[in-house]
Amino acid sequence: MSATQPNILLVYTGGTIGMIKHPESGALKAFDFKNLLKNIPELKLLDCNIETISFDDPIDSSNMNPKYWIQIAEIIETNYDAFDGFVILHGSDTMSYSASALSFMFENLAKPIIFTGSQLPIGDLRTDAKENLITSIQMASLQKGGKPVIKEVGLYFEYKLYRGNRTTKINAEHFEAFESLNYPHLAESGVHLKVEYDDLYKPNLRKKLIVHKAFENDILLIKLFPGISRLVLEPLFNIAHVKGIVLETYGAGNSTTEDWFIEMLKQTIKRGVPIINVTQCSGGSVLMGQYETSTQLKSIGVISGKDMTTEAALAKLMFMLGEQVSFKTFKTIFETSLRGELT
Ligand code: ASN
Repeated sequence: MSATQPNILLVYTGGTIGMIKHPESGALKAFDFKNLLKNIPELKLLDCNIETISFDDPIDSSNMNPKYWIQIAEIIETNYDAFDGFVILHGSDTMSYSASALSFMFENLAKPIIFTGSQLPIGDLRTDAKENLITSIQMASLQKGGKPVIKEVGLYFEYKLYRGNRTTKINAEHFEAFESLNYPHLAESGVHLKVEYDDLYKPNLRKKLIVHKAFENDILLIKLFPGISRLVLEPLFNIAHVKGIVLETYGAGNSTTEDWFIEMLKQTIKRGVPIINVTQCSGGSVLMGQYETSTQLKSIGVISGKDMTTEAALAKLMFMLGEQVSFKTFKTIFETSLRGELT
């Protein structure tokens, strides 16, 4: 390793980027890391030292779960002092969930953790993998005065670096697969890398890194739709194991005002189960009380997800329940920005 160049750890978890086609069915399946590296000789030309670690069995990110989040976090934690930045190769399908989860896991993060992947495998002629991977490494290598420029969990895809917990996968076909509608992008790759310094997360650098590893996954995500059935919903809300619920409501956080629905939420909250209100819209914020169709939600103690994405709200709920935050303080903490996930 050269002493002056930044040291970057590349972690391969799976995803399309390293997949190959099954010869008979044609379905894409995760393949090994060596194959991936073989396809990018350009990595040797970068101004940084790269080391790599791969999951033993790389996965399609549709199989992602908190156990893998902890595996990724532990790889970073073990190597935190030896490296200046981390690039996580991950399938795009659940990348926003993982980037959100990792952002909550790493308190006082002072180095970049950049998630990236691709829509086409690295071996494909028209692949988007090379640019995504190479620029992610460059973003993770950016330094000022010998210190990393990016000190948060980012997601790099198709020429843009976003704050990870602000992103959503919006397209299964276009190379531009992600969007961050409620927060500006952090950097853009053109002829030069253009960093939006004012928008970067500024952690308190005097505080020590804490890695949180407990998640509660006995939670529910429920998307409202016109005609949603009482018969179906009530048993779900009454499952004894359910520890928290994310409700995807309409517009600025509105829902049906039918008595049974409000009563069901009220009783659930009374049992000590937090209910989070996030909007089904891709952009904008929940503002309970703006319409009559959300005033009751506010008065019974539904928690506002504000302008958080569903992915970030889910990860935050799993994280805060895992941390055993008391019901009394749950609402206040949930409605406060912990890692720049809400405005
Ligand atoms: N199914 C793939 C995954 O999420 C999709 C991709 O990476 N583009 O692992």
